[in-house]
Amino acid sequence: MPDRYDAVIVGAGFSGLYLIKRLRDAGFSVLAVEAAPSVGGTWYWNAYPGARCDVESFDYSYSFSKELEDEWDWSERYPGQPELLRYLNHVADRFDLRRDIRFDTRVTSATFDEPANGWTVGLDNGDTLEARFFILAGGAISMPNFTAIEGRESFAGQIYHTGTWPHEPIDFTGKRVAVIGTGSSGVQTSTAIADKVAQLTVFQRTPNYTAPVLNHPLTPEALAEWRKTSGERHERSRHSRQGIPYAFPTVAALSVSAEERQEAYRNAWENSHLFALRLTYSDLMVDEAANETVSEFVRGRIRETVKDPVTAERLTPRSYPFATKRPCLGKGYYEMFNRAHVRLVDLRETPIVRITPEGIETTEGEAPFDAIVFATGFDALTGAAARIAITGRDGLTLHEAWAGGPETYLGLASAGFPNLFLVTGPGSPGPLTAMVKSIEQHVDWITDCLEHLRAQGLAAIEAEPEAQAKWVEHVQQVADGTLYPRANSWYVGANIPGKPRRFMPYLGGLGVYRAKCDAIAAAGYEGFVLSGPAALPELATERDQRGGQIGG
Ligand code: N01
Repeated sequence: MPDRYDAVIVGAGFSGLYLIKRLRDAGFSVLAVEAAPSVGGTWYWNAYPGARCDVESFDYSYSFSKELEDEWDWSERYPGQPELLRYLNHVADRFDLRRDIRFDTRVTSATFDEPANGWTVGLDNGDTLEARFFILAGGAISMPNFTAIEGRESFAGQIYHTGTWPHEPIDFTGKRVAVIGTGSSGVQTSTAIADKVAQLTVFQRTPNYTAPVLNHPLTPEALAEWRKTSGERHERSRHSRQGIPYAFPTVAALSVSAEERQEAYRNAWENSHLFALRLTYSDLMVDEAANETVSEFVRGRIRETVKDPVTAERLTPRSYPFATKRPCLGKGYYEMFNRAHVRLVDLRETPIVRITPEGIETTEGEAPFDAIVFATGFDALTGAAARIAITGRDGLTLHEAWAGGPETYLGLASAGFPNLFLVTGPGSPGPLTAMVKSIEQHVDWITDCLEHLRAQGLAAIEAEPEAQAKWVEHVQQVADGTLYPRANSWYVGANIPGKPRRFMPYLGGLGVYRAKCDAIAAAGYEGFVLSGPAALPELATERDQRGGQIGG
């Protein structure tokens, strides 16, 4: 007999843990299936050197429990990966969440069983689970893009991907190390290992805009002040665009003098947080000329910092507007290229031909390495779902349904897949916000929805195709009103060969999105079909027979 639950959750990271907590508190039986041996999700897998969140600790922590907040002392402005992992382990212990998690196990398939109004979930150990609800909480940026470069298997040294970093210590001291990729992971890894290695070679395909990260320890006074004001700070973040407590600007960049702009950009650069430059003026992400002013400001900082003009030019992003690919925060990133043992290879001039047993061959020749780090990113937003063989109503697979790009209603559900929910899915604002605020919104909404179904004696909820089509169109329209779709970013899937190009995150902002989701729920889940009262008593009967094992 398969195990039966009200909800099976994929993943035990920030999303999965909060789902267990909320659903269990609401009286549902849940099981989270986690591929890793422990909790943490992103913060378990991305244990690469220098991994650190570029959203401030205060805004990158759960807000659902004041007790949790009061007992956890963040040590730094930007939390490092080890501290985030400790925090998530603490959350799992504090709320006794581990007993509802199956570790070291992957979900391989999920099939909707129409008469039963539930899901049969297949695991990689051959077990099956049954669940009324199937919730994809495996992360928006979690499926590593281990980019196919000929000869990778032949390399005799060590190979790593930042997104599946080993948990035992890796010592790069005195080694010749190649880092492929200059996104957030590449910038953090390179800067963290530069002091130790004998030789660091950074392989760059597209230069990024990287602002300095100004991290510092959090004093007891700062923590006390935060705890006093956190309620209001969280509330502001929940209704903001990006899930952070900073106001969206009202002044346009082109309405002020060049001197005033420079001053604003310099302040933002020096007080940096991830969104600081973007929040200087209202028009930066919608007006190309306005964006050019901030893009040029960053280019000026690169020219000022990097001594060799050829290297400076190679590091200078010109092919896309600032922040249309996610910008990076880095500690001494541009300064690093002034060091004699650090070299930049511009793959636009000298592409990689193959990986050899000794190293990497580009069109300018072969260079030997002891280790190669792939910081080549992720199959974002759809990758985690795509690795599971999901079959919905009438045999429709998610692969088929999303062949032209992901189709969701609110980023939370997809037509043809009843009782399936996504957390921070494509079509939600998640990836362009401070994730934890988005996750809490999604999980709260899903929990409320399940409680509503139970209260009404309903067994199934499914997005209506028309409502979904309108949402997909709305997401596109909002994106098309901005500069974001211009870049070949993971937001549009351009980093994965063959992935349909579609701008996936919802750019309307978290506050607007929250209001829409709430209004839809208040209107009786407008745009969803709610059905199937017949199936619930069956589950209840079975639960009674099994001595209340199935929550409800
Ligand atoms: O991945 P990325 P990431 N040959 O996709 C290059 C979050 N995050 O892991 O730009 C050569 O940004 C690729 O080049 P190009 C954050 O949301 C947050 O760094 O596609 N190069 C690019 O330079 C972030 O945005 C934090 O031309 C290849 C790099 O690899 C997201 O995760 C830290 C290549 C990939 O950059 C992903 O970041 C880390 C190839 N075949 C991550 N394929 C913080 O909070 C790809 N590249 C700080």
